[in-house]
Amino acid sequence: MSRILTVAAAQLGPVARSHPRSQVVGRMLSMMEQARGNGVGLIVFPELALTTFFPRWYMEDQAAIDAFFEREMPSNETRPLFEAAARFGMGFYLGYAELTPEGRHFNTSILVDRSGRIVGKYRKIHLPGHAEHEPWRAFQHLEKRYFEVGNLGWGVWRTLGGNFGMAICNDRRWPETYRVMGLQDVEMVLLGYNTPWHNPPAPDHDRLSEFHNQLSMQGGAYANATWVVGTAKCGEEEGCKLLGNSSIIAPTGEVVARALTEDDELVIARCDLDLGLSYKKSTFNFARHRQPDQYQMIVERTGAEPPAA
Ligand code: CDT
Repeated sequence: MSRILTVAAAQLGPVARSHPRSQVVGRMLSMMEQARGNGVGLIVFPELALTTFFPRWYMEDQAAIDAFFEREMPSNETRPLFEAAARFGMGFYLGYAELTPEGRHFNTSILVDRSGRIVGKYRKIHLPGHAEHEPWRAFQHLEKRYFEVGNLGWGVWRTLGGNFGMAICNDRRWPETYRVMGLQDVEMVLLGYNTPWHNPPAPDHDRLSEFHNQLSMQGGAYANATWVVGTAKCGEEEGCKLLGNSSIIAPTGEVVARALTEDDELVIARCDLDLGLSYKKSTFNFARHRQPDQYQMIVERTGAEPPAA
């Protein structure tokens, strides 16, 4: 049986605050149509794909905040995506803001199979930014205010003919993200992102935004012998410039395909899910070479502590 899966990173250009979900879903559906013509079996949408990236604003009115969240999935507005998945035989990854029946808020992604069924859910663990209003910033990054830390860990699901894992945006900068999935024999990590070019607490990093995006995804792919599909929401959104460069990265660490625009764009690659095998049997044969007894500090310590004087 073929282990080739044709995958699309469905990069989205900006979504304005005034754009209703129906409009964004319409853009996503036309990308699914276009992807179908290219034989795509899995399409990956960005983080918080259905709305503008609202953590850039400080808000106190809980109803105004909750308006950016989904209370059900699928909903009336998002059901057409699930119907298209079933009609086209195309799985998808979708990032959205989740409001649970218990009133909990998460930055979430789901994995939907070719029949239009949700087979996996992930809730973002590494929440960047801050929890209080910081007016000195050109824009806010209030993920720590609006979301709880995800409570599902990093799962890996056997679907679409392979082993698939999910992460969300800032997670991609942390090697632990990929390793937890690598230890579940992940073959493809799907992730969406909204990354402002400008980082207010460290503007000296701005010129390296693209480089750090590639570095973290390529490093994660190589060290875990997995495909990584990173999909941006990008362009100038409500006055804030967001990074593009959506990429499909092979288990070799090489970029196979990358976006050229900062707008709606499909990035497509034929991915051999067996490509990581030779790495998993040699350099990164975990069972043979890892030494977890020597890694205890990784789970026991959170912040760095300098050695004793
Ligand atoms: N959405 C998100 O997680 N964005 C963060 C911005 C952090 S600034 C370095 C990211 O890691 O891309």
